[in-house]
Amino acid sequence: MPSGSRYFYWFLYRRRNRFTTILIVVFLLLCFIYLNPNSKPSDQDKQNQRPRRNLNERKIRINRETYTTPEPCHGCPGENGAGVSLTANESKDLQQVLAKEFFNLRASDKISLWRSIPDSRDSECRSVQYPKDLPSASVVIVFKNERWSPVLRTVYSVLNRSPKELLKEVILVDDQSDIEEMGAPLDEYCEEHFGDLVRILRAPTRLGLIKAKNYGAKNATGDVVVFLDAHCEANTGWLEPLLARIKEKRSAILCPSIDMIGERNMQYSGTGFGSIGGFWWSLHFNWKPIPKRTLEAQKSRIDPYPSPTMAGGLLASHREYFFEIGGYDEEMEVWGGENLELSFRVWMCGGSLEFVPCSRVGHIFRPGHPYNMTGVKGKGDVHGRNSMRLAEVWMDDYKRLYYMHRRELIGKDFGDVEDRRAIRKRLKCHSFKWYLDNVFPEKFILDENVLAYGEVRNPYTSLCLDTLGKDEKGSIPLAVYSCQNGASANQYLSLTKNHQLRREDACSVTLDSSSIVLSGCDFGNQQQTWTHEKNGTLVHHPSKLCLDVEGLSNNDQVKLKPCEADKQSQKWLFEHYAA
Ligand code: LR7
Ligand code: MN
Repeated sequence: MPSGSRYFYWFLYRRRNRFTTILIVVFLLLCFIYLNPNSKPSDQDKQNQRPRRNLNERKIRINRETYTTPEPCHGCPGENGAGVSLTANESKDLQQVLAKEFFNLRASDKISLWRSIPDSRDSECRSVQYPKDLPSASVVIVFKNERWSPVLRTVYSVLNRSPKELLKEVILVDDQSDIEEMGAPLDEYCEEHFGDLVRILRAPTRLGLIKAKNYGAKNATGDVVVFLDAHCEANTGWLEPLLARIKEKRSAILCPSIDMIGERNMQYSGTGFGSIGGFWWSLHFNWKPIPKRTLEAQKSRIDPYPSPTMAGGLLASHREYFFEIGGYDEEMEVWGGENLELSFRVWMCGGSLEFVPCSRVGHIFRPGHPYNMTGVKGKGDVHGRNSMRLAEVWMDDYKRLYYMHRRELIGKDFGDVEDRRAIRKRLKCHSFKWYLDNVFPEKFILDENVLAYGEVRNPYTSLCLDTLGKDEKGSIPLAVYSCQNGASANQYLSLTKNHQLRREDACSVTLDSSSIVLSGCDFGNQQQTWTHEKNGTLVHHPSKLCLDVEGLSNNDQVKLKPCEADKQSQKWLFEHYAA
């Protein structure tokens, strides 16, 4: 009997049945049409979900014993951290991609998974000799709806730039992503290329990043757990200084210095030195310049230095210590708050939080999130509820300053915090006042050690000074708005003992002779000094002019005018005066 295709022709020949032949041809034609992806424009989406094959991707195989840094992809786009541009064709659907991913996935897909990046460390870092017997590390990367190329680039950067004897494993925690390429294809790829060096854990339910990090760390086996976001690139020598410091101090939680990967063109750029982490009383994270006292205490400019808080995503901790002090709060949902919670906790409970200049890791900063932020208990405001939990456990009376900024949360449910309070008791942790006094004395406390604070009202118009909710980062106009009787933190100003009229981070100054703006506080700046006279005027020292509300209504910028002792529009009353 003939077999295969010969059987097929033989069959046709024998039957000489035209009708069957036609049927078979039609059937084959239909199969072709169905299998040809170009004929199914409606499946475009599905196609986009398939892993994009990267340059050189299949040339290397990595396993625990033999892995080596692959040859850089000479002449490939994005090498040495360069930004890449797209052709007109490649950027056809770019707007949709950006709207969904919040970074340029098309650019990322053009770049080798193990591209080279510039060594952004201080040159002194290159000659540091670290001890040989450093603790081992498990790198935990949690992801929800992250894409193939940035995730694998994170993994390759870790594998290629960590000494193999120190890297115990990379653990990828998939927090129930909805993207096909991150399912079975990722398993297959990792198994084929990395063996057991890279493990993928699938979260049993959507955990949110906070619980997902706990989950990854609980499954880690290295001495140290290092968390990274799933869109990072670890730089040369990033791991050793973290491990060396933990070897020296088990209770130090360490953050690498965070470089920028441009979300539009994927350009890797080193950020300079010079930041610590701070916070707003609304319990969002911010960057602050390194205080002089910290610089003076550093023996060398490349030594780890203390920071009051951290951004949250990139950190190393002794794994057992991390859980001894309580891991992350399992009742926090999705995103936000855990970074400040861990920062306050580690300091208050006897450890420290430090930034490590010689360890550098790039991160893609995205203007939005490719996943749902709603949460079940936080009902749309997961950050608000998570932060209530941290304020209730760690901030003592200072939680008042959080609620002042989030009045709508007063009385809202924040779940049970008894387990978290028990940690504080068990570890005999310091008070939040201790933290403010000792770790972050630069943090301005709106209602302590000031001459007057609260709403600043002109009693005749019931207009109050108001920042109109503008971000305090830049220079913002000081305006007036109907007094809100304490309902708006935008109307909460303080008159400090060194005569500044300020909000949380911004002080009142003049730009020209009549209008007032708030901008960064500078104690040496005479332009920022004010006095509040017994007759109720607020006098700007350098100009000897008075704050005046004459002719103004809601949203108008407040004016400076020549002082007149009895003028009603120049009378101001603070809500509270220090005794
Ligand atoms: O439900 C989720 N499940 C997840 O696994 C939501 C997110 N995730 C993953 C996500 O895929 C990513 O890998 O968690 C990681 C962090 O999420 P991002 O990248 O959307 O967060 P972010 O970079 O905007 O947020 C910062 O603040 C967060 C507060 O909860 C976390 O602490 C992030 O880790 C943190 N990232 C950084 O600090 C990176 C450096 C930024 C700076 C400066
Ligand atoms: Mn991130």
